[in-house]
Amino acid sequence: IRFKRLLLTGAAGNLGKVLRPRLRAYCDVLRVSHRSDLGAPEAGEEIMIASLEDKDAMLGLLEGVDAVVHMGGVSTEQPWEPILAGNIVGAYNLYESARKNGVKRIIFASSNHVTGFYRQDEVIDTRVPVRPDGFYGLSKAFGENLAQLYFDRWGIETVSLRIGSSFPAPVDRRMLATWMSYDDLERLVVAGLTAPIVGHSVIYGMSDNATTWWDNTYARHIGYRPLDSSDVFRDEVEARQQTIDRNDPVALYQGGGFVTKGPFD
Ligand code: 15L
Repeated sequence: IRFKRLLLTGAAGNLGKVLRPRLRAYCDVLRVSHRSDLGAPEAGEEIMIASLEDKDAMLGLLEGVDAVVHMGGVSTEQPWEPILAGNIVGAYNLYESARKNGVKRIIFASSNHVTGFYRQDEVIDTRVPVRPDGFYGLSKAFGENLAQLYFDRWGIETVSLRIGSSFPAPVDRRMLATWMSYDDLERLVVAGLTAPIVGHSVIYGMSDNATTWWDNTYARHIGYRPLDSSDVFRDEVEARQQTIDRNDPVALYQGGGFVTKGPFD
């Protein structure tokens, strides 16, 4: 499948930067957006600066696009106000703009922090109750619920990606379980965009790691096959982090360091 026009939000963010050059292969025009400067457009791109909390700008941003890869918003635990603006108001503006413009498919960058308060000795699937590990995780749970509502009411399909840790390499023991390579990230996004019927589907974004806390059984229809694994980094990571403190919540819970972030005032 090749799209006429794909929209990538958060194009200057951590994963937006990774996806920007990769998504160009799947569409005639890649519309890239961020709230601030994005530099000059590359071949096959058009640039639109839009803030997620700006309703009018968002309406224009989604005009004429076939599908959206929504990487925009706050991506870490932060004070409530930026989370409210970027992830709650921003997600609402995105879905309202999709509805008004007739956009039918969204890939939503959710997060493993939606379920960050499950323990590292539990394996969970995508149907267990959410257990956010902070306001960031809570805002992503809101985004997933919003996606469900917009499918049930208006037939807008979403794949919510509960992304683990997508970095060049795993940097600690937790990431041996949560890591997803950039190539697997691309495979996951493309699978979400091209699967024929998704309704609202939830899938954990991870590579084919030996250690895992997440079971994607109920997302098999998406057809995502990870080809990388954190295992090639295991010796190096374990040598670097030789012990874990079993009483430290950071080692106990799936959300790792996020479970102790904040409060901020
Ligand atoms: C996230 O949701 C963050 O966006 C990312 O920066 C990582 O910290 C990741 O989770 C993680 O859990 O490692």
